[in-house]
Amino acid sequence: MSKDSSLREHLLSLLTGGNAHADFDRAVEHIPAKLRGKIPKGAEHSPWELLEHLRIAQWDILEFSRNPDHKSPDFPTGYWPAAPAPADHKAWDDSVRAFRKDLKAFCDLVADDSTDLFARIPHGEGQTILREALLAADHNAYHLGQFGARATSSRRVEVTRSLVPLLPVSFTPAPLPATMSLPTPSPRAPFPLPTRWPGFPSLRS
Ligand code: NI
Repeated sequence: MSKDSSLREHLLSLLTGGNAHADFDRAVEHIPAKLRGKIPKGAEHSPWELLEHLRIAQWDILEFSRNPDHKSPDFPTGYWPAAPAPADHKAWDDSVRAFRKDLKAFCDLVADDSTDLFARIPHGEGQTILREALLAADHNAYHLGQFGARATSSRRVEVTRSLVPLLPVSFTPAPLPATMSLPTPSPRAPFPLPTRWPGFPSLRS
């Protein structure tokens, strides 16, 4: 395999493989509709805000990479939705679909042999498709980490709740030995947010 195709494979794997892909699917499938617009305690953003931020940022990087006439949204407000909650189910589904469509388009661009990964983007300021693909993968992974963790924990709560009625009536947890004690729960720390948003347009130079 040539170095060029090997690099393309690594990029595709970063964009779609492993945790990033799984986290996105888990996040959008397992966050109950009633929680989509709710900002969890200790967090900065609702699932809808994260979903829309992921979609808008990825779309912006993709369009910048392939469209000389693309105009980026205002930073930073244009990269976030106006409200914490989606207007309706359709808005959520449309955003999910658009994110997946743009990700597919990004992968097609990277996989295309005629795309020079190292050439400067003609309408840019030194950026390359390689750099933009890495930026998109990095930004997606960062926010999917927030999103996926939330989806996983809300799913765990649901599963636990659904199992409770199945426990035998006589079930009682064994008492802890006197020498043991449960750890004191610590308040969940807020997600560490960067002092500068890690993408646009500052990192483009
Ligand atoms: Ni971001």
